[in-house]
Amino acid sequence: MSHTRLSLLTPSGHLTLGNYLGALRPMAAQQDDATCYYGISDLHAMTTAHDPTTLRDLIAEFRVLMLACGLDPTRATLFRQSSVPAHAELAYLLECTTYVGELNRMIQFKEKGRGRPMTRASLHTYPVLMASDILLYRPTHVPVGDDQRQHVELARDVAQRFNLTYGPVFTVPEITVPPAGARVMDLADPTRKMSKSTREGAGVIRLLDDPDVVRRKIARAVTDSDTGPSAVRVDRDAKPGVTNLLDLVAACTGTSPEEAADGVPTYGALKKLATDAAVAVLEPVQRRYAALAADPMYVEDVFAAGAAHCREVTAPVLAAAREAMGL
Ligand code: AQP
Repeated sequence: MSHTRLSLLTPSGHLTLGNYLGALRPMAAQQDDATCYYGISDLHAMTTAHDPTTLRDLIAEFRVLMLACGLDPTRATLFRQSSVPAHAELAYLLECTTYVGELNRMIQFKEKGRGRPMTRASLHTYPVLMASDILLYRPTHVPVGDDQRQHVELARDVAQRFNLTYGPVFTVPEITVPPAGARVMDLADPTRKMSKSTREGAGVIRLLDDPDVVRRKIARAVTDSDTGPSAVRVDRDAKPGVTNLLDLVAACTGTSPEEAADGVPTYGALKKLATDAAVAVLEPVQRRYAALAADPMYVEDVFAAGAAHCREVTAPVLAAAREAMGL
């Protein structure tokens, strides 16, 4: 039996080359291996101060970009989280099964919000909404990177407790380690991940950046002052900037970072290589984006049909949870 794969992207900023290489490209490649649900987690984008117009624009851009990146509505269900009310409704039921102490222990909450009176309550309860996102689709396995592991463990705890207390409603998913994917670091600070919500975008390549902008950002990428004959080499501790550029070339061209370094004489040559590799990856995405953006009704229809399918699939799970809880 085909397994279920669920991946959500949060519209907290413009999608980046990191999001593409680390998430969207593998998502596109796996569409035939599983029953795929690929969503825009717009509700998660409201856990910190947000501007409604910006959010609306980002959601619109995400919809088109997900298609432009190769997510295929004939093979995957594409949807927006807020178009499937079961996500928020089940989240409330699960909040009634979750303890405040558990939420207080979440590392992301401790780092981003604990102890600040103006922290949104939704940031505190965000892991419960994430548990709802997962449990509604009854996946048997959830591949998860380190930064989200604690949240998926909470989803498992909550599902187990619910099943014991109210009856066997949820599939408790196993946590699996995803194959090591590409990880792109910020060009201006290669010790931190390239992130879409980073405000100052000098080190962040956006999927819709013009080739000229890409060239400028990579030209300014942090390297080091090594001018030796083997300066262009992989050394994750001593040369994070150079290694990040090599990782980027490798991820874009399908080689290894060591192979990418082979025969590259200078940082100037490396930056030219990285620019060409990034532009070659972005060009087809941008071309498809332009074509799809000219057909907004198609995009609207894809996401409407996807949400309708999600509503259908999730309805029995939500109904079972409601009934088990006495509603
Ligand atoms: N720099 C990256 N390199 C490789 N993969 C990356 N991903 C994110 N950044 C990189 C992957 O993209 C997906 C996005 O998931 P998300 O929308 O839930 O947000 P995130 O993981 O927190 O990604 P960002 O871009 O860093 O967003 P913000 O700034 O909002 O926190 C995930 O699969 C992630 O692994």
